[in-house]
This record gives sequence, C-alpha cells and structure tokens, in this order.
Amino acid sequence: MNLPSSLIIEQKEDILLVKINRTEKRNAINDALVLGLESVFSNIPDGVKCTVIYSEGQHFSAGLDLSELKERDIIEGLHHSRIWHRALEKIQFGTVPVVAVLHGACVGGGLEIASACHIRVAEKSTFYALPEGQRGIFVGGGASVRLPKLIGMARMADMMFTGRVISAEEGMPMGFSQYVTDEGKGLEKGIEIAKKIAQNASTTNYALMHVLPRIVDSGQTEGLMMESLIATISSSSPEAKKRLNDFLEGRAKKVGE
Ligand code: 1HE
Repeated sequence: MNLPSSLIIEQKEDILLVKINRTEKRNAINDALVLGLESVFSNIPDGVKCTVIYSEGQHFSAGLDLSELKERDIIEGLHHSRIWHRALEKIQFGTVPVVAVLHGACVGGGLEIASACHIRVAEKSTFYALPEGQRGIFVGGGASVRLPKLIGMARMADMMFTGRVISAEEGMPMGFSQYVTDEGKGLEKGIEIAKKIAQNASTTNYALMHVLPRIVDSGQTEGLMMESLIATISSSSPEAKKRLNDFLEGRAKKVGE
C-alpha cells in the first residue's frame, strides 16, 4: 500500500490503528490524505477485526484543506466531492468496524470522516462545527446524508446557518459521540472498545455495519423482511450456535459481567 506520510498505520494483534498526522495544517485533509484513507480502508489486512482512527497533534481534523479547494472549477469540484464519498463509503461499508477517537477540532470534513465511523469516542477537548456555512460552501463529504442520522437535520442546519460550535460534553447527548473521555484517554478507550468489537461473531459485526443502516433507510415492510433474513443468517452460523450453547451450559458471561 502506497500511503502519504500524513497517514500512519500500525497493526496491534487484531486491531489496526490508523493515525492522521498532518499537524502543521491541523490535520486538514488534502487529496493525498483522502485517497490514502480510501486505500487503507479498501485493504484491511487479513486478521484485522476492528480499526481505530485517531490523529496526532492538538486537533482531530480542521476539515478539508481549503488551499486545494480554491483552485477547482465546477467539474473538478464534483469529482473531488465524489472522491470523498468513495473514500468515506470504504470506512462506513468496509470489511471491519471503525472506532473514531476525537479531540480538539472535529470540523467540516473532519466531522464527515467521524460520521462515517461506527463508534465515536470524544476527548473532552473535542469541538464540533461545520464552518462550510461561513466559508460560503456546502458540505461535500457525505455530511448531509450521515450527520442528520446522528444529530438530526435541524441541528445540522443550525450549525451551518450560525457557525455554532458544540463541545464534547454538549455533543454526546445530541448524538455526536457515544463516549466522552478525559483528555489523553481517548485512544485507550477506543482500543478497549475495538477489542470488544473484535470478539463479536463476524456475522453480528457484518449485520451492524451493512444491514442495519439499509434497514434504517428503507420502509417498514422491507426493513422487517431484511431483519428476518439477517437474524436467521446470523443465528444459523456455527459461531452463533457455539455461543448459544456456551450460555445454555453455563460457560458464557451473563449480561453485565
Ligand atoms: C488549514 C486549515 C484548513 C488550518 N485548510 N489549511 N475547515 C475550516 O474552515 C477550519 C479552518 N481552521 C480553523 O478554524 C483553525 O485552523 C482551527 C480551529 C482548526 C485550529 O486553529 P489553530 O489556531 O490551532 O491553528 P491555525 O493557526 O489556524 O492553523 C495552522 C495552520 O494550518 C495555518 O497555516 P500556516 O501556513 O499559516 O501555518 C492554517 O492556515 C492551516 N489550516 N485549517 C487549509 N482547513 C469534503 S468537503 C468538507 C468541507 C470542509 O471541511 S470546509 C471546513 C474547512
């Protein structure tokens, strides 16, 4: 895999750590970085069961590298947005779940990347914003599709209309993250969560990544049918049968243990 120097990957047993490292530009995402992300999430090594994405420096990401945007004409802009869509689809609908660990600025395209991940852990310094409204542009990396599902359309519109900045603690009950941690503790928490995810049956993780979002996007009739299909497929797997037997014969942990 040919990655830019601003993207560093490290495999720790069955967890892949993906680090954005462009601190001099506050981890602003240029084309090399977005293509690098596409490449990483299209080529998850065998044996990896979950990934954690995080960033070096004071901020998760300052969003799109605006210096590249100002040079583009309309057709180049369309292609550029579609490159982001492709890369972020690889995160959301790739082969393994992705945990995002956030701190500092998680704004614009940075928030779009975080929204494509399956779980978000925010350190207390995290703040969310969509400065696109103030820059005279619109989101182009999938936020208009993904973010309203996390926080609701009205909140997203408010952020873009007014430039509102939302803190980690304010943002958790709104749906921006599922966890908030003390400063410097996010990666540890992200890895702890990734290890739990890695222990799940692969059919369960597949269903959560690939089927649940399709059910949510569909009508009740189709959704219920998809649910019946995936429920039957997962409970028929040898892995599920083993886990059910383990519980029935007293070998599995109880809820909460
Ligand atoms: C950048 C970028 C960037 C910083 N593109 N160069 N995103 C934004 O509108 C957010 C713009 N950035 C900021 O508001 C601030 O940089 C931060 C609040 C994130 C951080 O502030 P700070 O004081 O730590 O850093 P800084 O001094 O503002 O920035 C350091 C350098 O990074 C500086 O360059 P230098 O050459 O003067 O050192 C900045 O110009 C540069 N930098 N952010 C380019 N974003 C798929 S569509 C998505 C659309 C969007 O994401 S729009 C939102 C863009």
